[in-house]
Amino acid sequence: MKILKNNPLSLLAAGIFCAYTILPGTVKAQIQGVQGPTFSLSAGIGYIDTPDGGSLQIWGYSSSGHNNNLPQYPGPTLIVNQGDIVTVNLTNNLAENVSMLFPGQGPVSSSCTPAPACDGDLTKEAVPNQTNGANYTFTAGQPGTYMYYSGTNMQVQMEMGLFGVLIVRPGGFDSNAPTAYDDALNISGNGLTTAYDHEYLFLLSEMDPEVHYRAEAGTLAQWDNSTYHPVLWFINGRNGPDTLSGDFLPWMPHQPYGSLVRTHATDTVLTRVASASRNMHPFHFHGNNFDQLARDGRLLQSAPDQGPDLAMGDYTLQALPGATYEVTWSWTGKDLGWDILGTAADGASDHLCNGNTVSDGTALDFDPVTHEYCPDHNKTISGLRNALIPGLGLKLPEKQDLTFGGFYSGTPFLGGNGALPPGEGGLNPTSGLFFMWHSHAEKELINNDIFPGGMLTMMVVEPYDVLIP
Ligand SMILES: [Cu+2]
Repeated sequence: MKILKNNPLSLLAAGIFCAYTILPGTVKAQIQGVQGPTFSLSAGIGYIDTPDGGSLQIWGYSSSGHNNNLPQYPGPTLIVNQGDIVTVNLTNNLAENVSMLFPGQGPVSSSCTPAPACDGDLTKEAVPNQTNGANYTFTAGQPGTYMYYSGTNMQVQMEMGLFGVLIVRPGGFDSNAPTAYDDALNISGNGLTTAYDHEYLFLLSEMDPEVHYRAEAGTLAQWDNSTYHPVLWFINGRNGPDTLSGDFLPWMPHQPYGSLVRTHATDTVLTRVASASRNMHPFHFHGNNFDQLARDGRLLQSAPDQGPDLAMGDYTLQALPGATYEVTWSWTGKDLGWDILGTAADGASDHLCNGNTVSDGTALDFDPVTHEYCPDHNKTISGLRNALIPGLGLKLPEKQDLTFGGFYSGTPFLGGNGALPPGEGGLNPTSGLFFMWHSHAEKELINNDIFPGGMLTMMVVEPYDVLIP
């Protein structure tokens, strides 16, 4: 079992095999998680922090050797390969029976001890204080994003935090050229692909603090489920702005996963979205529309003559309870009408947009090094300032109107040189372009009535020479 990020073996392997080809911008973000196919999980008590100053008891799964063995909200992200025979051994440190369901996988064979106390209604259960009280085995089916959660007293146990995500990677998965699905099997040769550069997970959930107060006070038996009233909304177990902080931080020991998303212009971002909520969340991916490739671990995209192509682009993802989605998103700066990458100031002579063509003789769309959109080359905001954009009749804003503070460098983006507004003393060449990604249900952008917070995070389009992660 290993933590994927910063794994010394994979870093070594990357160094051996890719020493000649890795450019700074080609490092790929991968989801944090535990690599299978065998998992040793426990269910136990933890406490989460909320940005409104609160602390709430949770019941979470923990994984041996991951996140300091602590119960976490949400549970550990389990990562397996298609065809793996997956085994999960569950220990119970809680005061009531717990279990696990794996929707989308099957058949799942399970065993438990001691019977009949461990014979649950939906699946085998681990009784309190029973090491390896329940065991589950299944063959990982089709690639995709799935959830797992408790199948015991679910209206309480899922609210308390006994859920997580299972990711099934396609056969032949190559972390240096990753795809979400098996493109060679499904859509090869038709111009369609599920390839991506950076991968992120958004597991959405919500909380009614009363349930958690009652769990701590031992009065859950008196809770009326019909009074459920959530006031906290989470991405990967954190409320905004804690979503923007890094992974595995000591001040949030039971909430190890952040959700700050980072990319470069022209890179492809795969976001896996799953909802452990009771409510639908209309989720916005600002900056561009996304392409929804798959739903519930089933590819929607289809090549001609291989069934209807149900993939679609949209701006709002309707994230339904219990559903999972894979969407890709990219940002290029194309068609803005000016060079937002600010590369023109570096001198045109070494610029690959100049005079280079692709194989069919047409001009380059994007500079392969700077990722600038070539038709906008040399259209600096400085040059266009105070001018009317032909045909649009728009007047570009003054530099001083575009931003505050010292990060401004002559374009509002990515580090070109230019005159600073009055009073500014320096350049920050590593500034990025920020887009908010958030639930558009405005009541979900709060932490217990305090705005802003809740189900929000940021997408950062970084300069191309900034490493991700
Ligand atoms: Cu929005």
